[in-house]
Amino acid sequence: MLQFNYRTVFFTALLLASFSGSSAQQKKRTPISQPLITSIYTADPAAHVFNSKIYIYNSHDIDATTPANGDHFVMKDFHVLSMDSIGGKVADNGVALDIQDIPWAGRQLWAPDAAYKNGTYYLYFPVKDKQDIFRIGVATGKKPTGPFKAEPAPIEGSYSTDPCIFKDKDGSYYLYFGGIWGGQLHRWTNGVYDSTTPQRKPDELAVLPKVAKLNADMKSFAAPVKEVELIDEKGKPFYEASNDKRFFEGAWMHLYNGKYYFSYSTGDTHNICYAIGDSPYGPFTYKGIILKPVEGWTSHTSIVQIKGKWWLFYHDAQLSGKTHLRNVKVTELKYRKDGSIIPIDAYK
Ligand code: FUB
Repeated sequence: MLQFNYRTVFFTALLLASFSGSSAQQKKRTPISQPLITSIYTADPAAHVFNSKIYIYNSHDIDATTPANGDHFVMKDFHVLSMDSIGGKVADNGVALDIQDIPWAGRQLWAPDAAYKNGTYYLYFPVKDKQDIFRIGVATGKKPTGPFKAEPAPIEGSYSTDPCIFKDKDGSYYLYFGGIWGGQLHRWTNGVYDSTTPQRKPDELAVLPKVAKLNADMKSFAAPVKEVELIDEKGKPFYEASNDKRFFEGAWMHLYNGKYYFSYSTGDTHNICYAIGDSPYGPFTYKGIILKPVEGWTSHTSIVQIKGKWWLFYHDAQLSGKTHLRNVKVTELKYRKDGSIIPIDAYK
């Protein structure tokens, strides 16, 4: 008998998505923006402004022969994209870091992020180690486009995927991270990995993203990893059943009017949501959807202020119609007077 569990649902959803690209309804609609670059496939954009120029740190998607079960995201290097202004020419700056140059890496170089401090650029990246467990590494370089040199070992105490590096008002840095299912976050309990841990059932509390403050060296955790507390409008924690609102992957943090906006993907329901708090540690209260589901299975965004306007960097699968061959895009993001975000539909 076929056992019904989340794994079955996930694999089936991925298979269907990889065949169809997305729902027929989305396919017929017109995208509100076009891929920033078409010469390579790119995803998971983490955008930053360094020295008045825009840099996008993204996954570099490549084709795979592995089945569409999460293992087909087989990325092997990073290319940093750059542009002088939104709408301007986008440059692909070539290979910034190759998996072969990460001494501890096994496979699957997933969504990165980057920061600048005191003359050095720091690239944070998840990759499976040689035991096939996702860890987060850091590499440094003198230019925002790389090349970056990886540290010999992953950040001690780090695990899972989707690092987001955030600079707080006082200049200290925090690393948010975590991704469920393929990103293995649900397999970790109190810092211990167990590959046999099942996905949570609908009546269990939802898995929470993680955060750790960084030391001044930007390469190590200054404090034990904490859970990022996400609560609903009534102050209650999310259960797994609330999969249209609970965290799945793709954390991003930004400040708006002094408040901390924690945004993330809900994964299997494909929303990008946000929650607001008063400190980098939260708690963060759920506020709503930023981006409705895009073409493809995954959704992963960053939010950046550039020359007085706010921008949402995101991806979809417009170029290929395949879940694992994505393309990054950008569109303007607007707030209401009360600080809430006006939800975006990426298709007209
Ligand atoms: O790119 C691989 C994974 O897909 C990322 O880690 C997730 O955020 C999702 O976009």
